[in-house]
Amino acid sequence: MGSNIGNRLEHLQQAVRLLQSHPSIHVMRVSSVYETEPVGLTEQAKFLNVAVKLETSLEAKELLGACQSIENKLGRMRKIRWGPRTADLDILLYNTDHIQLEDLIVPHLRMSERAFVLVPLVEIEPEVRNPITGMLYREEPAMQQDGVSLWKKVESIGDFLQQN
Ligand code: X6L
Ligand code: MG
Ligand code: MG
Repeated sequence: MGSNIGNRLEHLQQAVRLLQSHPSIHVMRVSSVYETEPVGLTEQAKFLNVAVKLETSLEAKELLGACQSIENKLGRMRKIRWGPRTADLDILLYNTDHIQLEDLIVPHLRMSERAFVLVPLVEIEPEVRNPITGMLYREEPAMQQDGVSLWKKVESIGDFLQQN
């Protein structure tokens, strides 16, 4: 997930609360919060990014729908391609599935080239591999890129939501 508009942490917290409140979604882990330099469209505010691990009985396409509904609840506008957003919820991986639908590609395209994806992902799932190549994400060269700094260490979901 990512946010770079307004109260970025609140947007990410609200997104996790909305995921949790879905009857078919169980949030298992939330990574620490990282502040990251914008990639793609670089002339915009820095992001906060986190990775979330969840269990769900939803199919990937249904999960995508749930993510989009949360983005909409959080006021996501789609004006500029790769532009600023209150909340972006992307499906990086779904078990070890390869999914190629018109509107959903899993593993997420080029995720292995983006430190803002890899660093939080590997924090919560150190042994996870690219289901296509078999490569450990923690061994991807992009893990070494700069532009990702720890912004808030997160020890638990309650900690992330400030419910302790
Ligand atoms: C050339 C052309 C090189 C395009 C890179 C990379 C495009 C990433 C889009 C690219 C290219 C993206 C976030 C972000 C975005 C985020 C940070 C995207 C979509 N989302 N930067 N940029 N965090 N740090 O969540 O990922 S726009
Ligand atoms: Mg994204
Ligand atoms: Mg997205």
